[in-house]
Amino acid sequence: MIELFYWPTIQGRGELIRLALEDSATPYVDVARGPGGISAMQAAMSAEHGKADALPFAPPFIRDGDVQLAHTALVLHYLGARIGLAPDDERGRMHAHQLQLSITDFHSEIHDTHHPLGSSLYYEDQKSEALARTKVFVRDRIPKFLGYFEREVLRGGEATLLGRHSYVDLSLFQTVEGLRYAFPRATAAIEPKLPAVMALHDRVASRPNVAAYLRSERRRPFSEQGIFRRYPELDVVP
Ligand SMILES: N[C@@H](CCC(=O)N[C@@H](CS)C(=O)NCC(=O)O)C(=O)O
Repeated sequence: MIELFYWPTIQGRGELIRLALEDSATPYVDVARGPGGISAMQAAMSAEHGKADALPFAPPFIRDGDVQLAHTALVLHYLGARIGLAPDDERGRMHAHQLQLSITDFHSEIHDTHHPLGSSLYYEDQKSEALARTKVFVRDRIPKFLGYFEREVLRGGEATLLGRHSYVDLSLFQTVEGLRYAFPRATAAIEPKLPAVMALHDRVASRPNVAAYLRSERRRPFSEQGIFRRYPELDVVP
């Protein structure tokens, strides 16, 4: 049984792992959502689990028996082949990992639109910097990242990034969902230029396990605590 450790009330980066576990119907426990779960997560971050494993710097992280791993992309790299969401060959798995690391970079930049000075400060203390950063992000970075993924989906074919369904497709789906929530105007403006990404998004949304998960209570709503936040003043037009 996989144990997932992540902040219980938000989607955040943990959602990329949840989507992979849900889509593949892998049994898992969302530890911090259980009784005493946050304490259990904090304890897990400061107690040695196995000699071979580093302590996690931050959630999300997983435990699989005596293996403990942090960093979303690395967790997905580890889980992917084991749960049928990555190619069997090493080259294919590296391909998936490379794409996932670009998702990591994209999500970091999305986070930094509302926290450009630092995540230890409140949004209210960095609003003018957030607006300046978001304008550049919306104008330059959304088109650059999504344009890159559009080309990669076209190369992958069949509304996939790798020529087969993978955990990276699930993460790209979540990215589109989050952008629609956080930046509805900019996202609506760019969607017509991204038919392959949108076809991938719709294909993922229609997968039975994903659709069931999205309807379930396990899927927490987007909110102004996660990576994708809707602040009307940041919903700028490119
Ligand atoms: N590179 C890590 C980033 C992990 C991360 O930033 N986690 C956030 C929540 S989404 C956190 O709790 N950070 C605490 C901190 O950075 O002090 C990943 O992709 O998983």
